[in-house]
Amino acid sequence: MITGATSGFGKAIAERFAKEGYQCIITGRRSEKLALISETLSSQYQAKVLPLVFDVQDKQAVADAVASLPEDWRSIDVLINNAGLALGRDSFDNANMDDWETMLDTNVKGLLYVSKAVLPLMIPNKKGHIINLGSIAGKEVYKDGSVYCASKHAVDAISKGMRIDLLPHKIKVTAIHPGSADTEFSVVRYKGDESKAALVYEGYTPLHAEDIADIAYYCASLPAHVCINDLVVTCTSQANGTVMYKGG
Ligand code: NDP
Ligand code: 8X3
Repeated sequence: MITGATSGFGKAIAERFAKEGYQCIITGRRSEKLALISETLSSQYQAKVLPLVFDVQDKQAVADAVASLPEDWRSIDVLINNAGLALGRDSFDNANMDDWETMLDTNVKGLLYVSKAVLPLMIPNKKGHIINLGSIAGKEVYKDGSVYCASKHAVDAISKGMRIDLLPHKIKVTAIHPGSADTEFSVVRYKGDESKAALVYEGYTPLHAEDIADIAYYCASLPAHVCINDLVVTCTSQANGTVMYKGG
Protein backbone atom coordinates (compact mmCIF):
# COMPACT_ATOMS: atom_id res chain seq x y z
CA MET A 1 0.00 0.00 0.00
CA ILE A 2 1.48 3.29 -1.12
CA THR A 3 -0.01 6.60 0.00
CA GLY A 4 0.38 9.64 -2.23
CA ALA A 5 0.74 7.58 -5.39
CA THR A 6 -0.72 10.16 -7.79
CA SER A 7 2.64 11.81 -8.40
CA GLY A 8 6.31 12.03 -7.49
CA PHE A 9 7.88 9.39 -5.25
CA GLY A 10 4.61 7.54 -4.61
CA LYS A 11 3.82 7.12 -8.31
CA ALA A 12 7.38 5.93 -9.07
CA ILE A 13 7.31 3.56 -6.08
CA ALA A 14 3.98 2.10 -7.25
CA GLU A 15 5.41 1.56 -10.72
CA ARG A 16 8.56 -0.12 -9.33
CA PHE A 17 6.64 -2.48 -7.04
CA ALA A 18 4.06 -3.30 -9.74
CA LYS A 19 6.88 -4.10 -12.17
CA GLU A 20 8.35 -6.49 -9.58
CA GLY A 21 5.06 -8.38 -9.30
CA TYR A 22 3.56 -6.85 -6.15
CA GLN A 23 -0.19 -6.31 -5.86
CA CYS A 24 -0.42 -2.57 -5.19
CA ILE A 25 -2.99 -0.52 -3.30
CA ILE A 26 -2.40 3.03 -4.46
CA THR A 27 -3.93 6.02 -2.70
CA GLY A 28 -4.34 9.77 -3.09
CA ARG A 29 -7.04 12.44 -3.34
CA ARG A 30 -7.02 12.99 -7.11
CA SER A 31 -9.27 10.15 -8.24
CA GLU A 32 -8.81 10.64 -12.00
CA LYS A 33 -5.01 10.52 -11.74
CA LEU A 34 -5.24 7.47 -9.51
CA ALA A 35 -7.54 5.65 -11.96
CA LEU A 36 -5.23 6.44 -14.87
CA ILE A 37 -2.14 5.21 -13.00
CA SER A 38 -4.02 2.07 -11.99
CA GLU A 39 -4.97 1.33 -15.63
CA THR A 40 -1.43 2.00 -16.86
CA LEU A 41 0.19 -0.28 -14.28
CA SER A 42 -2.34 -3.03 -14.96
CA SER A 43 -1.81 -2.94 -18.71
CA GLN A 44 1.96 -2.34 -18.66
CA TYR A 45 2.92 -4.91 -16.02
CA GLN A 46 -0.23 -7.08 -15.77
CA ALA A 47 -0.20 -5.92 -12.14
CA LYS A 48 -3.18 -6.20 -9.79
CA VAL A 49 -3.78 -2.63 -8.66
CA LEU A 50 -6.44 -1.28 -6.32
CA PRO A 51 -6.94 2.51 -6.25
CA LEU A 52 -8.31 3.97 -2.99
CA VAL A 53 -9.29 7.63 -2.89
CA PHE A 54 -9.08 9.36 0.49
CA ASP A 55 -7.53 12.31 2.27
CA VAL A 56 -5.02 11.15 4.89
CA GLN A 57 -6.01 14.11 7.10
CA ASP A 58 -9.50 12.62 7.55
CA LYS A 59 -9.28 9.97 10.28
CA GLN A 60 -12.69 8.48 9.51
CA ALA A 61 -12.07 8.41 5.74
CA VAL A 62 -8.77 6.58 6.33
CA ALA A 63 -10.49 4.00 8.56
CA ASP A 64 -13.38 3.56 6.10
CA ALA A 65 -11.03 3.14 3.13
CA VAL A 66 -8.98 0.45 4.84
CA ALA A 67 -12.17 -1.26 6.11
CA SER A 68 -13.48 -1.32 2.53
CA LEU A 69 -10.61 -3.47 1.26
CA PRO A 70 -11.86 -6.71 -0.29
CA GLU A 71 -10.86 -9.97 1.43
CA ASP A 72 -7.98 -10.78 -0.95
CA TRP A 73 -6.42 -7.35 -0.31
CA ARG A 74 -6.50 -7.52 3.46
CA SER A 75 -3.00 -8.86 4.04
CA ILE A 76 -0.57 -5.98 3.64
CA ASP A 77 3.15 -6.77 3.35
CA VAL A 78 4.53 -3.27 2.84
CA LEU A 79 3.02 0.10 3.78
CA ILE A 80 4.73 3.12 2.30
CA ASN A 81 3.72 6.27 4.15
CA ASN A 82 4.63 8.77 1.47
CA ALA A 83 1.70 11.24 1.20
CA GLY A 84 2.91 14.62 2.33
CA LEU A 85 3.62 18.18 1.40
CA ALA A 86 5.21 21.50 2.22
CA LEU A 87 3.18 24.70 1.97
CA GLY A 88 4.99 28.02 1.81
CA ARG A 89 8.57 29.01 2.52
CA ASP A 90 8.15 31.80 5.04
CA SER A 91 9.77 33.07 8.20
CA PHE A 92 8.04 31.98 11.38
CA ASP A 93 6.54 35.45 11.95
CA ASN A 94 5.15 35.67 8.40
CA ALA A 95 3.99 32.08 7.88
CA ASN A 96 0.36 31.19 7.35
CA MET A 97 -1.25 29.22 10.20
CA ASP A 98 -3.54 27.30 7.82
CA ASP A 99 -0.42 26.10 5.96
CA TRP A 100 1.06 24.94 9.26
CA GLU A 101 -2.08 23.02 10.13
CA THR A 102 -2.28 21.35 6.72
CA MET A 103 1.37 20.25 6.93
CA LEU A 104 1.01 18.86 10.43
CA ASP A 105 -2.34 17.22 9.67
CA THR A 106 -0.98 15.57 6.53
CA ASN A 107 2.64 14.75 7.29
CA VAL A 108 2.21 13.77 10.92
CA LYS A 109 -1.41 12.96 11.75
CA GLY A 110 -2.11 11.44 8.31
CA LEU A 111 0.85 9.10 8.69
CA LEU A 112 -0.41 8.09 12.15
CA TYR A 113 -3.99 7.46 10.94
CA VAL A 114 -2.89 5.31 8.00
CA SER A 115 -0.40 3.33 10.09
CA LYS A 116 -2.98 2.63 12.83
CA ALA A 117 -5.55 1.51 10.27
CA VAL A 118 -3.15 -0.78 8.41
CA LEU A 119 -1.32 -2.38 11.35
CA PRO A 120 -4.19 -4.80 12.16
CA LEU A 121 -3.71 -6.15 8.61
CA MET A 122 -0.01 -6.86 9.30
CA ILE A 123 0.16 -7.97 12.93
CA PRO A 124 -1.61 -11.36 12.48
CA ASN A 125 0.96 -12.26 9.78
CA LYS A 126 3.88 -11.81 12.20
CA LYS A 127 5.65 -9.87 9.46
CA GLY A 128 5.37 -6.60 7.60
CA HIS A 129 7.30 -3.53 6.64
CA ILE A 130 6.47 0.15 7.13
CA ILE A 131 8.51 2.58 5.07
CA ASN A 132 8.08 6.21 6.09
CA LEU A 133 9.09 9.10 3.83
CA GLY A 134 10.80 11.63 6.04
CA SER A 135 13.16 14.23 4.63
CA ILE A 136 16.56 15.81 5.07
CA ALA A 137 14.31 18.48 6.65
CA GLY A 138 13.64 15.92 9.38
CA LYS A 139 17.32 15.80 10.29
CA GLU A 140 18.19 19.51 10.17
CA VAL A 141 16.13 22.69 10.26
CA TYR A 142 16.54 25.29 7.52
CA LYS A 143 15.56 28.94 7.33
CA ASP A 144 11.90 29.70 6.53
CA GLY A 145 10.91 26.07 6.90
CA SER A 146 10.31 25.64 10.61
CA VAL A 147 6.97 23.83 10.57
CA TYR A 148 7.68 21.64 7.51
CA CYS A 149 10.97 20.70 9.20
CA ALA A 150 9.12 20.05 12.46
CA SER A 151 6.65 17.76 10.69
CA LYS A 152 9.52 15.74 9.22
CA HIS A 153 11.39 15.66 12.56
CA ALA A 154 8.16 14.14 13.89
CA VAL A 155 8.27 11.49 11.13
CA ASP A 156 11.83 10.70 12.22
CA ALA A 157 10.77 10.34 15.87
CA ILE A 158 7.63 8.35 15.05
CA SER A 159 9.68 5.97 12.89
CA LYS A 160 12.09 5.37 15.77
CA GLY A 161 9.20 4.79 18.17
CA MET A 162 7.37 2.45 15.80
CA ARG A 163 10.56 0.45 15.31
CA ILE A 164 10.81 -0.21 19.04
CA ASP A 165 7.15 -0.94 19.68
CA LEU A 166 6.61 -3.16 16.63
CA LEU A 167 9.59 -5.44 17.35
CA PRO A 168 7.41 -8.17 18.96
CA HIS A 169 5.32 -8.28 15.77
CA LYS A 170 8.40 -8.67 13.53
CA ILE A 171 7.39 -5.57 11.59
CA LYS A 172 10.31 -3.70 10.04
CA VAL A 173 10.32 0.09 10.07
CA THR A 174 12.47 2.02 7.61
CA ALA A 175 12.67 5.80 7.33
CA ILE A 176 13.95 7.25 4.06
CA HIS A 177 15.01 10.90 4.24
CA PRO A 178 15.55 12.38 0.77
CA GLY A 179 17.05 15.72 -0.09
CA SER A 180 15.86 17.86 -2.96
CA ALA A 181 13.95 15.91 -5.66
CA ASP A 182 12.19 17.22 -8.77
CA THR A 183 8.63 16.02 -8.16
CA GLU A 184 5.47 18.15 -7.86
CA PHE A 185 6.71 19.02 -4.34
CA SER A 186 7.89 22.57 -5.11
CA VAL A 187 4.88 23.45 -7.31
CA VAL A 188 2.70 22.46 -4.34
CA ARG A 189 4.93 24.33 -1.88
CA TYR A 190 4.76 27.50 -4.00
CA LYS A 191 1.02 27.06 -4.59
CA GLY A 192 1.15 26.61 -8.35
CA ASP A 193 3.93 29.11 -9.12
CA GLU A 194 5.82 27.01 -11.70
CA SER A 195 8.65 29.47 -12.23
CA LYS A 196 9.40 29.74 -8.50
CA ALA A 197 9.31 25.96 -8.30
CA ALA A 198 11.67 25.56 -11.28
CA LEU A 199 14.25 27.82 -9.58
CA VAL A 200 14.60 25.25 -6.78
CA TYR A 201 16.10 22.76 -9.25
CA GLU A 202 18.21 25.19 -11.29
CA GLY A 203 21.98 24.73 -11.58
CA TYR A 204 22.32 21.11 -10.42
CA THR A 205 20.86 17.65 -10.94
CA PRO A 206 18.39 16.89 -8.15
CA LEU A 207 17.18 13.44 -7.12
CA HIS A 208 14.50 11.96 -9.34
CA ALA A 209 11.44 10.08 -8.09
CA GLU A 210 12.79 6.86 -9.62
CA ASP A 211 15.92 7.10 -7.44
CA ILE A 212 13.78 6.94 -4.32
CA ALA A 213 11.61 4.18 -5.82
CA ASP A 214 14.73 2.05 -6.39
CA ILE A 215 15.83 2.62 -2.80
CA ALA A 216 12.39 1.83 -1.35
CA TYR A 217 12.25 -1.37 -3.39
CA TYR A 218 15.77 -2.34 -2.28
CA CYS A 219 14.79 -1.84 1.38
CA ALA A 220 11.67 -3.98 0.89
CA SER A 221 13.49 -6.79 -0.91
CA LEU A 222 16.09 -7.60 1.76
CA PRO A 223 15.95 -10.93 3.65
CA ALA A 224 13.50 -11.24 6.56
CA HIS A 225 16.23 -10.82 9.19
CA VAL A 226 17.63 -7.57 7.70
CA CYS A 227 16.11 -4.11 8.20
CA ILE A 228 17.53 -0.82 6.97
CA ASN A 229 16.42 1.53 9.73
CA ASP A 230 17.32 4.97 8.51
CA LEU A 231 18.59 6.40 5.24
CA VAL A 232 19.54 9.97 4.31
CA VAL A 233 19.75 10.29 0.54
CA THR A 234 20.72 13.42 -1.38
CA CYS A 235 21.79 14.18 -4.90
CA THR A 236 25.55 14.53 -5.33
CA SER A 237 25.30 18.34 -5.32
CA GLN A 238 23.67 18.47 -1.88
CA ALA A 239 25.71 18.03 1.31
CA ASN A 240 22.98 18.56 3.93
CA GLY A 241 19.77 20.49 4.52
CA THR A 242 21.31 23.85 3.72
CA VAL A 243 24.40 23.39 1.54
CA MET A 244 23.86 22.91 -2.19
CA TYR A 245 26.55 23.34 -4.86
CA LYS A 246 25.11 25.05 -7.93
CA GLY A 247 28.45 25.68 -9.63
CA GLY A 248 27.83 23.40 -12.61
P1 NDP B 1 4.42 15.23 -4.82
O1 NDP B 1 3.72 16.52 -4.59
O2 NDP B 1 4.87 14.89 -6.20
O3 NDP B 1 3.52 14.03 -4.27
C1 NDP B 1 2.84 14.13 -3.05
C2 NDP B 1 1.79 13.03 -2.97
O4 NDP B 1 1.15 13.11 -1.70
C3 NDP B 1 0.72 13.16 -4.03
O5 NDP B 1 0.44 11.89 -4.56
C4 NDP B 1 -0.47 13.70 -3.27
O6 NDP B 1 -1.68 13.16 -3.83
C5 NDP B 1 -0.26 13.08 -1.88
N1 NDP B 1 -0.94 13.84 -0.84
C6 NDP B 1 -0.68 15.09 -0.40
N2 NDP B 1 -1.56 15.46 0.52
C7 NDP B 1 -2.41 14.40 0.69
C8 NDP B 1 -3.54 14.18 1.51
N3 NDP B 1 -4.00 15.10 2.37
N4 NDP B 1 -4.18 12.99 1.42
C9 NDP B 1 -3.74 12.05 0.56
N5 NDP B 1 -2.68 12.20 -0.25
C10 NDP B 1 -2.02 13.38 -0.17
O7 NDP B 1 5.67 15.25 -3.82
P2 NDP B 1 6.80 14.16 -3.50
O8 NDP B 1 6.62 12.93 -4.25
O9 NDP B 1 8.08 14.87 -3.58
O10 NDP B 1 6.51 13.93 -1.95
C11 NDP B 1 6.29 12.67 -1.38
C12 NDP B 1 6.82 12.69 0.05
O11 NDP B 1 8.22 12.89 0.03
C13 NDP B 1 6.25 13.79 0.92
O12 NDP B 1 6.03 13.28 2.20
C14 NDP B 1 7.37 14.85 0.95
O13 NDP B 1 7.32 15.63 2.10
C15 NDP B 1 8.58 13.94 0.91
N6 NDP B 1 9.83 14.54 0.45
C16 NDP B 1 9.92 15.18 -0.76
C17 NDP B 1 11.13 15.70 -1.19
C18 NDP B 1 11.29 16.44 -2.46
O14 NDP B 1 12.24 17.26 -2.58
N7 NDP B 1 10.46 16.22 -3.46
C19 NDP B 1 12.35 15.51 -0.39
C20 NDP B 1 12.14 14.85 0.86
C21 NDP B 1 10.93 14.36 1.24
P3 NDP B 1 -3.04 13.98 -4.06
O15 NDP B 1 -2.68 15.40 -4.32
O16 NDP B 1 -3.66 13.27 -5.22
O17 NDP B 1 -3.78 13.76 -2.81
C1 8X3 C 1 11.69 18.22 0.90
C2 8X3 C 1 12.99 18.73 0.42
O1 8X3 C 1 14.70 20.59 0.51
O2 8X3 C 1 12.52 21.11 1.44
O3 8X3 C 1 11.68 17.60 2.09
O4 8X3 C 1 14.01 19.63 2.61
S1 8X3 C 1 13.56 20.08 1.32
